[in-house]
Amino acid sequence: MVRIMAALALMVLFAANGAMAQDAKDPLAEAMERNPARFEARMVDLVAGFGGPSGLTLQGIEEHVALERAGARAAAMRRLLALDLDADGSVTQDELAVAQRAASATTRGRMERQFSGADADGDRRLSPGEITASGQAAGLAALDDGEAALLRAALRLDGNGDGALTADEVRKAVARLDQEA
Ligand SMILES: [Ca+2]
Ligand SMILES: [Ca+2]
Repeated sequence: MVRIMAALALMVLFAANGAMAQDAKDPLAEAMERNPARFEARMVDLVAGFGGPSGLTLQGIEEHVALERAGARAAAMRRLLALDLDADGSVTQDELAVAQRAASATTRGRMERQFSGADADGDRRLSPGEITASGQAAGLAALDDGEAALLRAALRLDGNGDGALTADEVRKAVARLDQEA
């Protein structure tokens, strides 16, 4: 009886482990299975855009991540710095008001939202540090750490193991997925 109970307990334990392994699914496999066509298109574009002669390397992926983030960061900071009328690096409530008077009603609302979103300490003045931090946040929002990790993980699809991912290897990996399903 004791032995049967122990075996049962062990079975329950294994079942629980199995369920946990299912929950903690590999993000790469998940992204591929969720939308294989979109995954393939995105990776093939990335290989074409950032790959070298032998394909997309980790360096190419890092460059893509950095460029995406820099673009979003610069755009967010530019919007705020366009309000810095006296060019002292900070944006005051008065400067915001002048810019808002010249703007359309819709833009006025958006300016207020961007200003208060960046004003971390709520003193109604954007310091250079707050403007930079707001840019950083916009960069991370454009391509977050999870997505960056996913792109790096895609290097596992490098079939011939030469450290560079080709469009062909991406297509083959996605096709394998179809066969397994
Ligand atoms: Ca200023
Ligand atoms: Ca502030």
